[in-house]
Amino acid sequence: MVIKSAKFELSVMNKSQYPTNRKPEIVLAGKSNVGKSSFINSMLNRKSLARTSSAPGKTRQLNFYLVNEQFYFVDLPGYGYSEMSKAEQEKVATSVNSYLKNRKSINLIILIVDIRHKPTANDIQMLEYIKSTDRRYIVLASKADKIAKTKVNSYVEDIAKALDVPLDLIFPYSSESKAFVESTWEIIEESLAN
Ligand SMILES: Nc1nc2c(ncn2[C@@H]2O[C@H](COP(=O)(O)OP(=O)(O)OP(=O)(O)O)[C@@H](O)[C@H]2O)c(=O)[nH]1
Ligand SMILES: [Mg+2]
Repeated sequence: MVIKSAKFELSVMNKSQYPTNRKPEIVLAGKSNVGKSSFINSMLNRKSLARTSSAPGKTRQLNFYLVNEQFYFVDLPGYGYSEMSKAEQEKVATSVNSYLKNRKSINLIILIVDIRHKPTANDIQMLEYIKSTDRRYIVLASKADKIAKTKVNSYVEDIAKALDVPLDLIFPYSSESKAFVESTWEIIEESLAN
C-alpha cells in the first residue's frame, strides 16, 4: 500500500461520537503495552502518529486514524492494565465490547499478542469475544524482533494452539523491523477489497 496521507482524526469514548462517513475500520485490539499504537506507526512509517508509551494503560479511548482518506485504523484501549480501578476497567471493556459487536464499519479486527509469552486469560477471552462477533479477524504475534529468527515460526504455532486459532489467521509481526510490513499490508488490502 502506498501511504499518501495519514492523520489522527479523533479520540472517542461514546458511540455517539464515532465517525459517520462509513469508511471501513481496521481495528487493533490487545492487552496494554503489547504494541497496538506501535503497529499503526510502523505500518504507516510514522514515528509518533499514534501515541505510544512506556507507561501502559494510557489509552482509554478509541482513537481513529484516517489513512489515504480511505479507511481507519482504530486503536483500542488495552486490557489487563491492573493499575486502572476495577470500575474503570469495566467501563472501558464495556465500550470496547459494544464497539466490536455493533459497529457496522468494522472490516477487520487485528488482535495483537506478545510472541514471547503464553497468551493470557484476557487474550483468550478477547479472542473468544472476537470470534463471537462473527467478524473477520487475524492475530499478530508481535515483538518478533525479541526472539531468534529461527524460533519465530514455532512460537507462532504455540500461540495458535493456545488461542485455538487456525494457522492461516496468525502471523508474526515486529514494529522494530520492516520484515513483516509488506505481508501485513497485503492482508489488510485484501480485506479492504472484500
Ligand atoms: N522490541 C519491540 N518493542 C515494541 C514493539 N512494539 C511495541 N514495542 C514497545 O512496547 C511498548 C508499548 O508499545 P505501545 O505501542 O505503546 O503499546 P500499546 O498496545 O499501544 O499500549 P496501550 O496503549 O497502553 O494499550 C513501547 O515501549 C514500544 O516501543 C516491537 O515490535 N518490538
Ligand atoms: Mg496504545
